[in-house]
Amino acid sequence: MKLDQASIAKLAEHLENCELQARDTLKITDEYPQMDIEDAYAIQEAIKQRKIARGNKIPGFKAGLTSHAKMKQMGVSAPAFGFITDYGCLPDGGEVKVSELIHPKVEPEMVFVTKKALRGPGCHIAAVLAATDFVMPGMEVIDSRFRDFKFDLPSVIADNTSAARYVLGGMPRPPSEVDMRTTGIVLEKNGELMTFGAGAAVLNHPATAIAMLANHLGARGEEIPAGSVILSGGITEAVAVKAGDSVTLRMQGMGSVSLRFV
Ligand code: OOG
Ligand code: MG
Repeated sequence: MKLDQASIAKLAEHLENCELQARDTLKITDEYPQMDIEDAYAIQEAIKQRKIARGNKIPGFKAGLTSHAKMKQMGVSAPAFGFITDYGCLPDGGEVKVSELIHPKVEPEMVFVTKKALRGPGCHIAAVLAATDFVMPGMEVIDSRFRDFKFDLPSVIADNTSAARYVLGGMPRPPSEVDMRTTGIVLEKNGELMTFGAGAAVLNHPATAIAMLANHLGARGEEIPAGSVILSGGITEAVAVKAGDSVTLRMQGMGSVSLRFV
């Protein structure tokens, strides 16, 4: 850790205000170049505590930058973890108010829901599958608080990995019935094909992202509780959206989910 508690609290307040007021800012390592990954997770945790104190619930977690497409798009070479919020959850087919966001983009993701707690270190893909109640299609709406989505790993971690909104839907399936590596996905915007891929794009198997998350939390004495919702990371690059757009994710054998941007 390179930052003191006062700087961590100040940066958490600043980044959360940017989120809540839909304002962008410069990446925080410009002002604090000495900041490290542990500082970044401490800022993210301080943002989480601000939300909990305000009465928000934290239904689960997200892994990000887990596919080469995403790492290449963002110029970052390692996965990162964050949390999701109750107010970020949108109904399938629901509206996303772009006035509440800065520059939203959509990502197609495999979503896990757990029935048993997972605790690292030493968590592996088999433990994840045994603890998974079901998987389902989801889309994450990311919205970096950094100008033009320009950031480095410490900055994006502090900014809760650009988390903003998400939608879950389609047909939930038990993990034993899904070959997640070969599950194909198609992402459409306004009826037009935007991008497509398969689950293996996420760390060769999306459950690997959940194991990494459990190991990341385990190093901090925390676990993934039973009943958590976890976004495993964008399978393809993220697609920019604006008011008037309608986006649909189709996931092989698992139905579809949609959002409308207004
Ligand atoms: C960081 C968040 C990435 C994912 O699924 O890869 C992410 C960003 O690209 O702004 O959520
Ligand atoms: Mg994501």
